Amino acid sequence: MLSTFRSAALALGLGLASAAAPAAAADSTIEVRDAYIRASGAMAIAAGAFMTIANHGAAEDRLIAASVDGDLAARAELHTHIQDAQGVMRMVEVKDGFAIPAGGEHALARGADHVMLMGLRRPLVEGESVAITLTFEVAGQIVVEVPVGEPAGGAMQGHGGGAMHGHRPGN
Ligand SMILES: [Cu+2]
Repeated sequence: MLSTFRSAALALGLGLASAAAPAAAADSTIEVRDAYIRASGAMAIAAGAFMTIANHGAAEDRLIAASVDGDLAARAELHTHIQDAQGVMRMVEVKDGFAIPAGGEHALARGADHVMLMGLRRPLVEGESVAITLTFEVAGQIVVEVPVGEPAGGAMQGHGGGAMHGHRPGN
């Protein structure tokens, strides 16, 4: 009985803690850095978000879900790219998420694993930032403020002003 009460209190406490501390929790084993999401035009219906996720914990963790405010997009999905039988790269949703190795990191990058906002409700404007909630199997929820723009490291691939649409939803 006591343990039931305690776990309920713990769950409540965790809920309050994550609501009160939306920035990437300082005591979390998970660290997110170099996050960015690309600006989108008025016609865009999806946008990919990229970042490096480090796991400072002793156990493997797993990014299992992402979400955003409903005013921003209908939903967020975890995607990766696969090569189909015709040799064409296409995006697929990854239902079981991405493993973040203990003491290691996992990069979400263009052409590879990424978070994708689906059903954008409005354009993403360079200079603003959007809050993306990441749910980890072990670490729980972390809210990341993701700046809209290009990666901090600079443009490694020419920004083709619309010519290079890295992300298109489904087919
Ligand atoms: Cu995608």
